[in-house]
Amino acid sequence: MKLFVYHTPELTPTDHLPDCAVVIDVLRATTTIATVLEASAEAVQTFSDIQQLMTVSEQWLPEKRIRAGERGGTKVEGFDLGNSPLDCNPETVGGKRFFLTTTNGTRALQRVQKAPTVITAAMINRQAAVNYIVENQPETVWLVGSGWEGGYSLEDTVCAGAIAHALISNDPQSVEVSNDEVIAASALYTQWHDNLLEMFHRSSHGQRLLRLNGHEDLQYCAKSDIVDVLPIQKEPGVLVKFS
Ligand code: 3SL
Repeated sequence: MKLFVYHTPELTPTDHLPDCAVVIDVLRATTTIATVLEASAEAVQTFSDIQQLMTVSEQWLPEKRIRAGERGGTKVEGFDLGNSPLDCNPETVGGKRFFLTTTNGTRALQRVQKAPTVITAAMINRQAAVNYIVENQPETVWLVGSGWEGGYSLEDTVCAGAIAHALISNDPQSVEVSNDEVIAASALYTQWHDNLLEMFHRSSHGQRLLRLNGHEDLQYCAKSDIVDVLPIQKEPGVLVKFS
């Protein structure tokens, strides 16, 4: 398996695609997506554009949909929810389609949505993503961080490193480290793996969320392997629980 890490959607190649793309936005889009599917939402449908989300979600009955999303970390005006995973429980999202727009994570998803397999990962469901890759052995795998408005995000690269580290430890012979970013991400994970919350507190987006009262969100997003759900794209932009 050829393994690549790309820190941001902008650094991700545009002239070819991998067999499997893993989109990562630990703070907070892919943590929210895993939580929503764990809470039995019917699916998560993602949009980078707010107006497009409004148009598509209009076709769903109000009681069967949730509109959620943020800009700059703050809930989009008029939406049901922001992008906090802590708001997503079975009572709120169970059985509903969760329409989500975010600043970076949904843009990263759009960038690789034509890949044959697209899955999402965060620290809370890292092991589910690793298990899927180990079982399916795609020939090329891209771990794509969402970053922040084109810049690098430490927490996404650390999560990419967590996945790379697990894949390489599982079977070193089967993984070809295919760019230097894999080595860098694994080194960052090794440095921070037992102190993820402190890493969030130091990262620029972690600090942004703390200014918005996001302390509890950071604590939740820093937990490892607590959700056994793998979001997988079933049609462009629509993620369901892999079974
Ligand atoms: O940019 C994104 O996709 C979001 O996850 C950012 S936030 O954590 O909701 O502010």
